[in-house]
Amino acid sequence: MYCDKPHVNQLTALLKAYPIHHVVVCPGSRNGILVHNFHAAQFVVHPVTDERSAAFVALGLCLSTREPVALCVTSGSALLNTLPATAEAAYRNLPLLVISADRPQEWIGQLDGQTLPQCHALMPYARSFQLNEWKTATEGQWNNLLINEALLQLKQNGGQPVHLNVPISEPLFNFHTENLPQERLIVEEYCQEEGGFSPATLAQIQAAELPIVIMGQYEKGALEAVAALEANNALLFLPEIIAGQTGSWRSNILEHWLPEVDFQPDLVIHIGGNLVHKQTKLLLRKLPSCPVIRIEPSPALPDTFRKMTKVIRTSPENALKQLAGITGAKAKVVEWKKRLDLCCDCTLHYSPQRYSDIGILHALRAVLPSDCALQVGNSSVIRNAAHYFDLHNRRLFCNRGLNGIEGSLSTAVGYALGYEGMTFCLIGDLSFFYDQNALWNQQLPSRLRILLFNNSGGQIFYRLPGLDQTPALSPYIAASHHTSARGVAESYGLTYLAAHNYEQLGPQLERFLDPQEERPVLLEVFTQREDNENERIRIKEYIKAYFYGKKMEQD
Ligand SMILES: Cc1ncc(C[n+]2csc(CCOP(=O)(O)OP(=O)(O)O)c2C)c(N)n1
Repeated sequence: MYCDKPHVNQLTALLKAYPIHHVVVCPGSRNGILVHNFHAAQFVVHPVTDERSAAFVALGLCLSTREPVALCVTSGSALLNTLPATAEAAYRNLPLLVISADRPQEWIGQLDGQTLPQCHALMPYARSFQLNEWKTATEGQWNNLLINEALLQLKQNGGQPVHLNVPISEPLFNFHTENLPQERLIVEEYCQEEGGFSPATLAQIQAAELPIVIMGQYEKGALEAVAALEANNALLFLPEIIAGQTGSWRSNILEHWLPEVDFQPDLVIHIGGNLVHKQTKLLLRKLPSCPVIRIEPSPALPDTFRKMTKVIRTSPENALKQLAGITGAKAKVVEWKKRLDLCCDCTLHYSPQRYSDIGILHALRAVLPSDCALQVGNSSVIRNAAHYFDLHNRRLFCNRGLNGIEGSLSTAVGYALGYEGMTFCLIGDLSFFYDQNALWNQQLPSRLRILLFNNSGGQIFYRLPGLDQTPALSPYIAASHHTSARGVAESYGLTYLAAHNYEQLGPQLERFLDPQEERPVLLEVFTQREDNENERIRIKEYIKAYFYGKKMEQD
């Protein structure tokens, strides 16, 4: 029988699966249930009373067995005594895993015995992971990820010590659990630049019926590899608008269609940084069994879909190259590609009904030069842009790393300073006014164009179900205002243009796009919140209807 603490059983199961074989244990009550579990799970257990010595014994075991060894100590000063051996392990690149039991945080500093801040106590020699005594499944998944990350760290940098701090609250000693849980173990694969995936990974991809490649933010194109990947039809490629590849219409179409459709990939290869779209993320989190292989060049472990079972340490370019080498068309890939690609240009046939942010992007898309750069602001603008700007020759950027609105205009200015072509900054009003100081720059290039969507506040907040229930929405949450950028533009020496309707927009766009303008140009388009919201819902309906072959009546 195992103990009744789910997080302790989870840790035991993962140590077993990793696998750790040897555990050096020190006496104590708080760590007693950990020791009980290690004994019950038939680890090779070595008792040593003095923690300082025990840690060196574990270090010696690392040397003789050439594998990671765990050391389990109780709370308080017991942990501090492991520091000399941990430091030695750090300088010797030895994978020593120090597991400390901890008392509840609220007793720190309350004159309670053996209670001190334990997390990070072994820094800088060992990275610390603070586990949690989870109650919900989501917290349990997070704990699983933390343990996996700690275990993977043991082998990084040629081997290193790691500290796992395990809070254990009372009651401590109940042992009624028959089996250890089935826990997700994340395995790590190293793949040199230009190197290939392991045979196991290739076999896993080959065996899947609908393997998909989800690609988030990435700034470098990989056109050749992507072309081969597309031609092979062995994987369904779903890049996002900020992935720097062509084909982002697919993820945009899926985003609007997914809640209704039976899309069941059975393997995800996850490349790149942040995503804009939400539905795919939510769907993949919900799918009961769809393993995720994460391509990750850094030591990080982003488990975006909560299903990662493997991390491959290689660059996105190399991963795409390897994926491009996988041949053998799959029926489900071909079928889904066909369905999605039939709609690739559907938004271009869409006729916006109202003068709105989406309608203006529709108009801009038709006249924008293909060889310019786009710096797109966060919030509604990047989502609306996803309908219209698949890459072609353009470069598209967005500060999506943190999704902040504070620096989009400054980033566009910086980009324009270093780019010989035209830079178009598409930005919402709150993002613009927040960052207007970006225009206070003596070198502001005349190649810079700013399209400011002034919808009098944070439009995005009107999309959030339930938020319309509060009277605080308009004045405080969406920060409604009636400010215009005219004064700002003029005081910083920009050419200022404005459009309140389509009649005004046409000629203003013409001037806006003129590369001969001697000053940077700001075009402020004033739209109404209700029109924007109606158009957003309408284009969504249109995309869905297009899929089902029922072209929507457009007028
Ligand atoms: C620095 C920072 N502060 C606050 C937020 C929260 N936030 C997200 S979207 C948004 C509103 C953006 O409004 P706007 O730029 O006008 O775009 P719209 O949705 O109206 O097109 C805010 C305040 C954020 N992302 N970043």
